[in-house]
Amino acid sequence: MKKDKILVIGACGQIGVELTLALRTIYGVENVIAADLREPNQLLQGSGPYISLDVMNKEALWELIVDNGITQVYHLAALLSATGEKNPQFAWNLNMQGLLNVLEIAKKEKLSKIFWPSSIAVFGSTSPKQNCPQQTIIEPTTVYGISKHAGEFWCNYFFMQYGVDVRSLRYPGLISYKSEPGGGTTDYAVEIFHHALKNKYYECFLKEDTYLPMMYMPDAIRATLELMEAPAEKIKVRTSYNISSMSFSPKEISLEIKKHIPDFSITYKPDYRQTIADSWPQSIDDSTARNDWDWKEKYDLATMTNDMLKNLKL
Ligand code: NAD
Ligand code: AKB
Repeated sequence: MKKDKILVIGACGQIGVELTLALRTIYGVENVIAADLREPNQLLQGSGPYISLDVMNKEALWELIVDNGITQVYHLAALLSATGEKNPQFAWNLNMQGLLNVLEIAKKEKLSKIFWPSSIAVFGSTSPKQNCPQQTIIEPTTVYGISKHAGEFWCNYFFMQYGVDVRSLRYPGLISYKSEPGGGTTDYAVEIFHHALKNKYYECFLKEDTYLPMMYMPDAIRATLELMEAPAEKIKVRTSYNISSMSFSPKEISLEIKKHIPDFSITYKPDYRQTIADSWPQSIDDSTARNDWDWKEKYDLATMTNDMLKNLKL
C-alpha cells in the first residue's frame, strides 16, 4: 500500500465519488479523506473518512491539511459550465479562489502533488473545431472556460515559481452511472441513459448534430491516476493536458441506445446550453498526453453504451 495521505475536495460530485473510491483501493481507506460541502454521497457513506469543508475557508482547509498530515490534494470543487452561466460572479470566485487557496497551502506546506482538473471548455469558437490541438488559439466565452483557462496558468505559475508539482487534465464531457453530473453542458449524455431506461423517451437540450468530445468515467479515473503516478520528468505540460477518447452527437448516441432499447425515441429542444456547446471543439487531439505519459482510452461509444445500460439496469 502506498504511503501518501490524500485529501479529495469536492468528493461528493460526479468525479469525486469514483475517484475517492479508486484512491482508497490504492492508498488504503483511512489514508483518503473525502471533503465536500454536501452530505456524503451514498456510495461514500461508511467507506472511509469524510469531513465537511468549504474550500473557500482557507484557514479551515489549512488546518485540515496540517492536522491530518495530508501530502496530496485532488481539488475538484467547482461550478460547471451551465450553472456557471447562471451565476458568473459566484462561479469565478469559487473556481479561482478555491484553486488559489489549495495552491498557496501546497506551496507553504510543501505538499508532494496536487491534481486540479481543467476542461475542454477552455477552448472557444476561434479554436479549431476538429482535432483541437494541445496548443492553439484559446479564447473561451463562458465564465467556466475563462476560470479554467486562468486556472491552468496559475498551476503553471506555481510549478515554475515555487516547484509545486501540480498536474492537470482537460477532461471532455464525462459519462458515468455511479454519480450524477453537476450542471454541465455535456450532462445530456448521462441523462439520456436514465430517461431511456425509465421512459424510453428523452427530450435533449442540444441539437441532434451537436458533436462534443466525451469520455467514459472509468477511462477518466484511470487517466487521472496514471497522470498522478507518472514520473515528474514525463510531465512536460504544466498548464493542462488534452485527453480524448470519443466524440458523438445526440443523434449518434440515441441510435446506439436504440440498438439495446428499440422503442427508445428522442426529440430536441435546444436551450441556452446550445450556445455553450457550439463554442467548444467537436474533437480533441491528445497526442501530447499519449506521447508524454502513454495515455490511451479503452472505451468507445458502443462499449460505453453497453456498459452504462448494463450497470444502470442492476
Ligand atoms: P460536480 O459538480 O459533480 O461536483 C463538484 C463537487 O464540489 C460537489 O459535490 C459540490 O458539493 C462540491 N463543492 C462545491 N463548492 C464547494 C466548496 N466551496 N467547498 C467544497 N466542496 C464544494 O463536478 P464534477 O463533474 O465532479 O467535476 C469536478 C471537477 O472536474 C470540476 O473542477 C470540473 O470543472 C471538472 N470537470 C468535470 C467534467 C465533467 O464532465 N464532469 C468535465 C471537465 C472538467
Ligand atoms: C461541462 O459540460 O461543463 C463539463 C465540462 C466539459 O467541463 N462537463
